[in-house]
Amino acid sequence: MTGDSHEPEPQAPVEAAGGEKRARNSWAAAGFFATLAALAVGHLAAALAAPRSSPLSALADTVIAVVPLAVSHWFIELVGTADKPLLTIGLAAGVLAAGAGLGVLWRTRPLPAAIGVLALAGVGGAAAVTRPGLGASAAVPAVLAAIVVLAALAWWARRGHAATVKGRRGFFGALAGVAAASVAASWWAGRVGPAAIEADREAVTLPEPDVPAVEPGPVADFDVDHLTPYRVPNGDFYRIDTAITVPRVDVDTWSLRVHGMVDREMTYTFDDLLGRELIERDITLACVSNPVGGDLVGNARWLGVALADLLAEAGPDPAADQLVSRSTDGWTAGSPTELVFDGRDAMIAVGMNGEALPVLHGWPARLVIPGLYGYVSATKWLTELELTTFDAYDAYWITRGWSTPRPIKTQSRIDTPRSRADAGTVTVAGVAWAQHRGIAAVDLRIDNGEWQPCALSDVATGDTWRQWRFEWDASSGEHTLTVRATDGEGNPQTSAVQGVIPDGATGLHSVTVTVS
Ligand SMILES: Nc1nc2c(c(=O)[nH]1)N[C@H]1C(S)=C(S)[C@@H](COP(=O)(O)O)O[C@H]1N2
Ligand SMILES: [Mo]
Repeated sequence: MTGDSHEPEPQAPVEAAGGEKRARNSWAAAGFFATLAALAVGHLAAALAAPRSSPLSALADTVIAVVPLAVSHWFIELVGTADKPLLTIGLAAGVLAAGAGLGVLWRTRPLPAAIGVLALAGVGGAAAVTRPGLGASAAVPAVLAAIVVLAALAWWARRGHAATVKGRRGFFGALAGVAAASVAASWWAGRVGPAAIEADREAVTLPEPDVPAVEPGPVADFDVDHLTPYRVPNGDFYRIDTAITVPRVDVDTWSLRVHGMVDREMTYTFDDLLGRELIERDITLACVSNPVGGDLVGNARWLGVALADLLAEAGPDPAADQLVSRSTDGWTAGSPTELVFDGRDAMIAVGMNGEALPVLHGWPARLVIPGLYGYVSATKWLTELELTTFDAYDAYWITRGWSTPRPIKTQSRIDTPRSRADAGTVTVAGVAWAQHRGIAAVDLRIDNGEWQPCALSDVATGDTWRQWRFEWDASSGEHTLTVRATDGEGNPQTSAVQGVIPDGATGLHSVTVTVS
C-alpha cells in the first residue's frame, strides 16, 4: 500500500467527468453484449448435444427445483402459465446485468472481473451438471460461454474501448450478431439436429387398439358455442410440468425399467410396448393446482399398455404400497399400488387422441391413472417404474409441500356464458368431473334461486368429465350463475372454499353475467 489512494483526488474537469461516465457506460455495454453472445453460444452448444444443459435453461430448472412452494405458488397465482417464460427472461436479465457490472469492474480491476465471469459461468455449469439425467459433459456449454465473455472483454480491454465510436458500435453489433445467429442455429438444431425428435415421432405408426375405447354414446358433445369439447385436441390440451427445456427422448435408446421391490427387474423398449396388447381409454387428467373454474384439466383418448399387466411380470412385493414413476429429467410421482391394481384402467400411454404422444405431453410414453391428480400419477417422458413404500420415498411434489395421493375433488365449471348474454333463452353449459367416481348430476343456481337440474352428455365411464347444459330464460340485468356437481357416489360438490394447496381446490364456480 502506498497510501496514495487516501490522497484527495484532483478536481476532475467537467468534460472529463462526462467522459468518465461515457467510458463506464461503454464498458458496461461491452460486458452486456459479451454476456448476451455467451448465453446464446452456450444455448447453441446445448442445442447440438443436450438441450437441457443450456446454462440459462439449467439455471431456470434449478430455481424451479429449489424455490419453496409458497414462493412458486405466489408467482404462478400472479402470472399463471407465463411463469416459465417470465422466470427465464428474469434470469437472463439478471445474468446480463451481472455481465454489464463485470464489464465495468474489468476496466479498473480485470482479475477480479475475470474471476467473477468464471464464477457466473460456474453457477450455470453447476446447475447443468446437477440436473437429473445430465452428466459432467453438461458443463461444456457454460465453459464455452465463459470463454466467449473472457475473450470478448480481453479484446475490449486491449483495443476495443479505445476504438472510435464507430469501431465500438461495430464490436457490440458483432456480439449481438453472434447472439442472434446462435439463437437461430439453436432453433434449427431443434428441428433437424440430433435433438430433433419430431421426425421420429411422426414416423411412428401406432397399432390399432386391441381393446378400443367404449364410445360414450350419441351425445358426448353438446352443440354449444364456447363449450369445451369432450375430447380436447392435443394442441389445446393444458400443459403442466417443471421442465424449462422439454426433455427430448431418443426413442431408439429409450427404455422403461421396472425395479425396486420386485422378484425380477424388467426392461421394455418402445417396440416392446407397441408389440403388446394395447388398450384405448378416454380419461380426464386434472392438475391439483387447478383453481375453481380453472382450465388445468382436459380429457383425451389414450392408447397404451395396461399398467397392472406389465407390472405383474416383474412380480411386485405385496408390501410395496407405492409405485414411483420417474421421468427422464428426474421428476417423480408416487401412486398408491393398491389403486393401480384395483381394476381401473391405469396405463402406460403411447398415443393421445389418435397420434403418438406429443413431445409436450410425454413422448414417447407416459403414465395415466384415472382418479388421481397429475402430480401423483401422470409422469411424462416416463423411464422408470419403481416399487417401494410411502415410508421409504417421497416423490417430487410431496417433498415440496403437496399432499400424498388423495382422490380428485368433485368439480364443475361454467364455460358459457362467462360475462354477457342477450335477454331471452341462453344456453348455459360447461363440464364437470370427479374421475373414477363419475358425475351423476349437475345443478345450476340463478342468483339466489333453487338448484335446478341440468341435462348431461353421454359418457362411457366415470373416468372422464361430463358436459352439462341448461336453458336459461335470461332477463335483463346482472345475474350470478353458480354450478354444483354430484359425483357417482351421490356426494354433492362442497361449497366450502379451499385453495389448491395441499390436495386440490374446493368451492363452487360462479360467474356474473350482464344480460341486455
Ligand atoms: N416428467 C414430468 N411429468 C409430469 C409433470 C412434470 O413436471 N414432469 N407434471 C405432472 C402434472 S403436475 C400434471 S397436472 C400432468 C399434466 O400433464 P399434461 O401436461 O399432459 O396436461 O403431468 C404430470 N407429469
Ligand atoms: Mo399438476
